[in-house]
Amino acid sequence: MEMVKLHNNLTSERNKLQMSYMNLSEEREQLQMSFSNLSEEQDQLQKRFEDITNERNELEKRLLALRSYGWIYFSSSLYYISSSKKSWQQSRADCLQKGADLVIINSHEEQEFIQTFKKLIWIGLTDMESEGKWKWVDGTPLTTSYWDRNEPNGVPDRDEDCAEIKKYDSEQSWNDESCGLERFWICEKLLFQ
Ligand code: MAN
Ligand code: CA
Repeated sequence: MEMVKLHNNLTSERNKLQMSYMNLSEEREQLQMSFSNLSEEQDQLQKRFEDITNERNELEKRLLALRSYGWIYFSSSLYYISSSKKSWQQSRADCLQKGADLVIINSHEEQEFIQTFKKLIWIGLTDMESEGKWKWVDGTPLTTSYWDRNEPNGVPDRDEDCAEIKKYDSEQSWNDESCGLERFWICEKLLFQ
């Protein structure tokens, strides 16, 4: 009788062990699977990291090259401040030829930044298409403006269709002026578009 009981106990013990062996095998297989997935993912991430590093180095080189040609970085744009004076149209042509355009001022910070050059500067704002309707060179209508007191005064007695920075010591620094007059100018190249 004792022998039979012992035998039964052992059999049941063996079954339990077999079951847990099967479970462990299954678990091991799953772990192996997820390990190889992770390895693959790690390889992909490594590759991506290398690509991004290369891209960053390439962009850094380009930025340095642009800087050596007189471009200044500010808040996601590059700016080129001229060292000679031209008419508004000629200034714009120079910017376009550089793959940029006359500066578009769309923040308070950018307005302050442009003031720091302390020069009479053409900006990318004109009402030459339709008198009194000021538009930026990208076609967007003027919303926030920084006109000097009593500006723009080009209507109706004067022909002043282009905007310049004039009173650069005050925040309200813009003046409308005759486009043919010669001024310094600032080109802007957006970095992310
Ligand atoms: C000059 C020009 C005008 C400007 C007045 C302001 O006449 O620059 O464009 O409006 O000065 O006094
Ligand atoms: Ca004016």
